[in-house]
Amino acid sequence: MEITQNQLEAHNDRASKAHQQSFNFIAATQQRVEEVISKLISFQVAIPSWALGTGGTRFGRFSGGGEPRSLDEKLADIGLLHRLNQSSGAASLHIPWDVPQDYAAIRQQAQHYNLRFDAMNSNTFQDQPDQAHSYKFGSLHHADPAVRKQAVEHNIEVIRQGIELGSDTLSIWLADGSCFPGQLNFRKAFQRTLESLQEIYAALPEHWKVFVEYKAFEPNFYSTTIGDWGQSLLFANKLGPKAFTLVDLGHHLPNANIEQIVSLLLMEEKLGGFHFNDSKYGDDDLTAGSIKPYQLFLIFNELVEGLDARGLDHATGLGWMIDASHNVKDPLEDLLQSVDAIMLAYAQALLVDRDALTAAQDNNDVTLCQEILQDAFRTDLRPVVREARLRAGGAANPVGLYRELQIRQQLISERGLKTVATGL
Ligand code: PSV
Ligand code: MN
Ligand code: MN
Repeated sequence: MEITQNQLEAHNDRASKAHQQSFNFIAATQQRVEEVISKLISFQVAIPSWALGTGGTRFGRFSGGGEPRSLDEKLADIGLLHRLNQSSGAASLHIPWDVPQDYAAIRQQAQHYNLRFDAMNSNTFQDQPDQAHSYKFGSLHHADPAVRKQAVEHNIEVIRQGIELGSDTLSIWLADGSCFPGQLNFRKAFQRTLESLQEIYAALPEHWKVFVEYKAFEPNFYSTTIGDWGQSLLFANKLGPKAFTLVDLGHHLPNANIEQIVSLLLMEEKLGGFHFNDSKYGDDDLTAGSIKPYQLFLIFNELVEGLDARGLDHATGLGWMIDASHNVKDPLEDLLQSVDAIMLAYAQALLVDRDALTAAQDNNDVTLCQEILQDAFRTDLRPVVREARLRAGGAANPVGLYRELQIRQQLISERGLKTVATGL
C-alpha cells in the first residue's frame, strides 16, 4: 500500500485555506518563523521497528490487525509514516526481533522509502530458542564467563549486521540487575559489565558509536546494574570517545529532572541520543508529549541551548529515536502523534528568546525567566510545524489523511486481521 501524489495533493488542497489563515497569522507575529521551518525540515526522528505492532502488557495483548509480519513490512510501514510527515526518515532495528537476511534488498527497500538505519539495538534480556546459556540472571554482568561471552558475541553480531545496513550506532540496554538485597555484589557486577562492554567497544568500526541506555527498575526491582545516568556516564567515560549515554524518558525515578540530566550530559559531550516516549508512572512507553508536554519542551529547550553552545548541528548532533509502544491505539497513528509532539516541542524551544533568557538569568529575574519560557511554550506553533511538513512534501494532517485513505483497513486486507508483529 503506497500513498499516491494525487491523494496527498487532494488532501492538502482541502486543508489549504484554513492552514494559510493560521500560518499567515503566526508568520506575521513571529520574526524567526523561516529559521524554525528550515530546522524542522531537516529534523528526522527514527521509528523503532518494535513499535509498529500493538504492544502488550503482562495482562494481555489485543492486536489491531494488519501488523507487519516481516522486516519488509516494517520498512513499508515506516515508509508510510515518512510519506505522511516527512520527519520519520530513519528506522531503528532490534535484533533478533528483526531478522535482516538479504542486506542488499533491505538497503534497496530503505532507499525506495528514503529511509536510513539509525541505532541497532541488541537483545540480551530474553532467551532465544537456539541459545546455549540463559540470561535469567543477567547477561554482560553475569557471574559465569560463558554467559558473558555469549552476550558479547551477540552484540558483535549486531554490529556486523548494522555495518551491512549502513548504520553507525549500537544501542545497548541491559535488563541486568537484582530482585533482592544481597543477591548481587554491586562492585563485581559493575566490573564484569565494564569488561564485557570493553570487548564490544573493541569491535566497533572506526566511525561507530555505542549508546549505553540506563533504567532504574524493571524487570529487576531491587537494583539495576546500569540504573541511572551516573552509572551510564561512568561506563561511557571508562570506555572511551565512541561511547555515550542514551536517555529514555521513561527510565527515571519519579520526578527526576530529566532536562538537567540532558544539559549536563550534553556539556560533558557524552549525550548520545534519545528514546522519546511519555509516562505517568514508570516506563509506560506512552505517546511522546501525551502526559507531560511541558517537560518535553523543557528538555528541547536544554537541547537547543546546549547544541548551539557546542556548535552542533541539531539534526545530526544526536540520535533522535522513539521508544513507545502500547496497547490501545493504532500503532501507526500513535507514532504520527509522537513525531508531531516532538516536532512541536522542538519548534517551541527554537522560539525561546535566548538572549533575553540569558540576561534575565544573569539578573536573577526569576519571574521574567518563567515568562520567557512559558511565552514560547504557550505559542501555538502547530501551523509552523504544518507548514514545514507541507514544504517538505508531507500531509497537512497526517493522522487525518491516514484515516481518509483507510490505511489500516487496507493493511488488514493485505496482511490479515490476526497478525502479530515479529518480536513482540
Ligand atoms: C527497555 O525498557 C527499553 O527501553 C530498551 O530500549 C529496549 O531495547 C526497548 O525498551 C524495547 O523493549
Ligand atoms: Mn528504550
Ligand atoms: Mn523502556
